Amino acid sequence: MTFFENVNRINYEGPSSKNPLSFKYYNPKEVINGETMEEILRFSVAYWHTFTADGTDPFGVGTMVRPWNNYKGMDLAKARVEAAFELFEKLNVPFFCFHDADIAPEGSTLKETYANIDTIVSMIKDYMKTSKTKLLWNTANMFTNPRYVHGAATSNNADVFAYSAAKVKKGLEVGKELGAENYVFWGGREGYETLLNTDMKLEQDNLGRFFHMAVDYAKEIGFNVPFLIEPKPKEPTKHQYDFDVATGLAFLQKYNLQEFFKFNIEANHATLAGHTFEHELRVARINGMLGSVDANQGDSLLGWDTDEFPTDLYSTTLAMYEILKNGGLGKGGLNFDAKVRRGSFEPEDLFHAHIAGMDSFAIGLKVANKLIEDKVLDDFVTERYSSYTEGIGLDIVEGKTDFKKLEAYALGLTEIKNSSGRQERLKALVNQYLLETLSK
Ligand code: XUL
Ligand code: CO
Repeated sequence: MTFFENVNRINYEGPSSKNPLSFKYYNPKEVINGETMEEILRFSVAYWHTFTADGTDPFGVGTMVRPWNNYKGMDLAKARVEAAFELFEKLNVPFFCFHDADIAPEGSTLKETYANIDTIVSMIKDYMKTSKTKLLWNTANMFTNPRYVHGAATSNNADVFAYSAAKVKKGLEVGKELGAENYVFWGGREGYETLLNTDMKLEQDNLGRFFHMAVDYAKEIGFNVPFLIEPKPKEPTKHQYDFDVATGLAFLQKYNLQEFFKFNIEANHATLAGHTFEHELRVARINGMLGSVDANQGDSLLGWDTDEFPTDLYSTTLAMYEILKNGGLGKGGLNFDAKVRRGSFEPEDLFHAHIAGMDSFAIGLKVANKLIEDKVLDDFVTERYSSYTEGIGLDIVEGKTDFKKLEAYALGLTEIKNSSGRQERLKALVNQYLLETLSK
């Protein structure tokens, strides 16, 4: 069955194309620094936003017109798989991601839920035999069902902890079965609403125990992939324990989990935490912890997780700058954890949205690559810190000095001279590179 009959395979047609259903900048086979765009960008479709969600918001019911809407239950789940592989093929996208609950409905018992998952997983596996689209990561939804009202691994209720362990155990088995390249943990309800009823230490210790059990089980079944923590400061909890990369890193270090985990960084989560997207990428990168990216954007006028498709070229450029400086994403990818707006309810909008996101990151990649090639920022930064390459600065970084020696040096200073940080000049340079790339 065909679900998107009005859409053909999306091809690269170049910036002058007037065909809305074509890539203007994303040319999968174009080589940038020895690798193709497809290999560097590793785009992924998020199953939940594209096939499962229906546009429901707190004020109204779903608006999305989807050709699979007339199916119910397991038939609906199966229709979604068919639609998914049709979209993957037409978009020519190399990866997808899902939560267990996105692909199959929960049964009335855990056993029934497993059976539903097994049926859909074997269907997905069949499709994957002939499709080039692979699984970037899967994860367990431990936030929708009312049982997670007080959290999952951080719930006050040990039965919920056990149930969550069973879900993740199954998730790891599914990941292995489908050849997932990573496994994700987003702790949507792993946090608290009020300290008045919360034993924060026990909750965090339990989360540490939970992750260790996950690491052990993955080892036991030979599912040796990076585990990714996806930080988010809030929503749905008031305070989520994986607030941002720095907080997540401290947690991983405290519980001796650092070697098994990296971060899945989402742009809109970064801005909710009061950071820029590139800040979170930088913190992960300089600590060797950049695993994967949930590529989306928020709205600076709205204070919540709007999960928009990324179209801000300034942001995609600075994100790609960090990713290239990281030497790429390794096993990670750029997963569009993004949803079409409630008003963009036609099936075709799913294609327009992904094309916009893919083109925006392709532009970001080109601009960032040129900025790095021409050492535009590198040269400036090197010069800015040059005081640490000689004299007292070199002594500081080489550990050859102490407070007494520094005091003696400071007492001998007659004048301290700083130089300008040239922010505005640098921003203008980035603009110049952006416009140059776009005009080619
Ligand atoms: C929620 C979010 C999740 C994770 C996976 O804000 O980003 O969809 O990506 O659970
Ligand atoms: Co996400």
